[in-house]
Amino acid sequence: MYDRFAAVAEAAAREAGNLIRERIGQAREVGEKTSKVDLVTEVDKQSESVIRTELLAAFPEHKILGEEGVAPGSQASAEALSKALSAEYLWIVDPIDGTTNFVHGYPGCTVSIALAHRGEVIVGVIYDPLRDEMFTARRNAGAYRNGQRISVSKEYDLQVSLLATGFPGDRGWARDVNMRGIAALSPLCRNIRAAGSAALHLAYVACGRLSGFWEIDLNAWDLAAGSLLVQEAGGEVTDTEGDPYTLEVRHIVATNGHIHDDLIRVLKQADGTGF
Ligand code: 2AM
Ligand code: CA
Repeated sequence: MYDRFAAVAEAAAREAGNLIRERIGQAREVGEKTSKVDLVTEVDKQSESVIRTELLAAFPEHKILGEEGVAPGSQASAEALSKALSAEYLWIVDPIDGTTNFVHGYPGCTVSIALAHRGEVIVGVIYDPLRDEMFTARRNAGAYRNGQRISVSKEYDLQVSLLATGFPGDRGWARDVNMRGIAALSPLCRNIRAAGSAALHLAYVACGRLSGFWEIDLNAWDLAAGSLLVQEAGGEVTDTEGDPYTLEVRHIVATNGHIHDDLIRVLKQADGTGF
């Protein structure tokens, strides 16, 4: 059954990805959500609608939590998630992760689709339409990129690690927390990237292009698929204090496992966990 879930998710992600590829850099912004930096375009909405249609055609009894079906802001997201968590099968959909990149024509936009069974993610798909890379994980069955098995990187030390983070949409407390983390980690690692898509960063941790990733104040749809990819690729995913990943986690650390404790220790020392 997991195979069928994954196949339907991949097909939906590909269809949504075609829209992204056709419209990147050209879509009309249809609004700002909470501020000038919280963007939504007509393509976010079209992409979500395509994905909903595909998923419900295959699994009419399943529930869907999609970013564009939820009111803007951290609190509304957390409330929508807690309401949805009672569903037996819940699809968690980000129709474009990296909308800011999408609006500016900067490569780094993905489609992220996860399926949770009683609150546990069992399938995760992240599709990068610009590089035509399909990342797929099924619980206890490994992680794949375009059909090839992937695994996390082998760095044991922060010193030789390539990390990634993201700049939170929230310009207040979350941005300050993030800046403290960057200031503390950047002298200790090889370098830090911020490509603008949390899902892409998680997929890159899973396939070993990044050693680790952390970010403050993300939503369930940014993280659900990628968290399973990293776990199934042999990595570790927790919140920024080291507690196990659940769908409710908003402050994330995902690594190859070897550098996990060091990364969290530095964030804690720098008051960069968000807690
Ligand atoms: P999104 O494109 O789906 O909004 C980048 O740091 C990550 O944070 C992305 O995964 C992005 O997802 C998410 N994010 C949420 N709100 C944001 C905002 N207002 N501005 C930029 N990124 C935001
Ligand atoms: Ca989005």
